[in-house]
Amino acid sequence: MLLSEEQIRHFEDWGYVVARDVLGDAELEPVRAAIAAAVDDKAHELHAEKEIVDLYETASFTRRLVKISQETGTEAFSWNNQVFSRAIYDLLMAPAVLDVAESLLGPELTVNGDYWVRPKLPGGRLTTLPWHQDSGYYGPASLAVPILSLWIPLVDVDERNGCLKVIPGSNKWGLLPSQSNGTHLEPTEDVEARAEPKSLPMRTGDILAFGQYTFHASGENSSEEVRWSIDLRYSPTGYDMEWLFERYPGFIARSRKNPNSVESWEMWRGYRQSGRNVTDEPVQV
Ligand SMILES: O=C(O)CCC(=O)C(=O)O
Repeated sequence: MLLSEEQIRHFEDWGYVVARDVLGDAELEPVRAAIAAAVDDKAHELHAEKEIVDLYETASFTRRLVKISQETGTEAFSWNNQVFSRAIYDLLMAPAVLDVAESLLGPELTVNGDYWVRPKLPGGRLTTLPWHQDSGYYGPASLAVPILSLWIPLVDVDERNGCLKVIPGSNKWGLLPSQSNGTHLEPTEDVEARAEPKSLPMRTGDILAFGQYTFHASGENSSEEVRWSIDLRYSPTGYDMEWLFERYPGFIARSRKNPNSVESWEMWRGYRQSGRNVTDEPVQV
């Protein structure tokens, strides 16, 4: 279902909108299964390397990586390649997800290949993100392209486990200067002095949409479970995306003008396997 005019106006005025209760288990369970398989692979790899003595096979979706990380003493960053799968393609192509993207970008939609699964661990530093604008990470080439993020929680989120926060209205500020703190980008000025931030508690099934200029951040996870989420990105078809696609190939996901141009899972998988340089370096936004 397309967003209402009121929701679209909220996005245009404030730089974000939360669409409630849009997705169900049919869309989310296959993604959770793909993540669980990636965690299982990781556990077996670490076990073979004698980094862990227990595979923690009976631990739940939200606890297994906590136990593994406690034993190795290491943190997880964000995952792209590790979870590349048909399940991710199906979520990117889910009509309910594409309807949100179409409402905000129009009906000609290209998926940007830089989706990220975020294993935000209890107390994790790497996945506690300071205020940033996605175009700060993308760089100047991104300024010519509308880029929409759809942030999807895979567990219920609130301030306790590090839900997303936004600065409403920051979408109208343009790109502000930022600098690296060694791990992440940070704005060079105190952006909270410009406008009041807003925390966005969400339930599974909700989708948060925001644009590339909207300041967003996520706090520390002070629960005992992983705050799993996935963020997807879309642009209107027809823009030069080579600066991104050479690392994270995307594909045409929806087209009213030319429905035959929509690209299949096999095609996307081919783009990823054709020698383009997909990495998991921390260029994520
Ligand atoms: O999931 C998070 O904590 C941060 C997400 C983010 O910064 C993004 O989706 O651009």
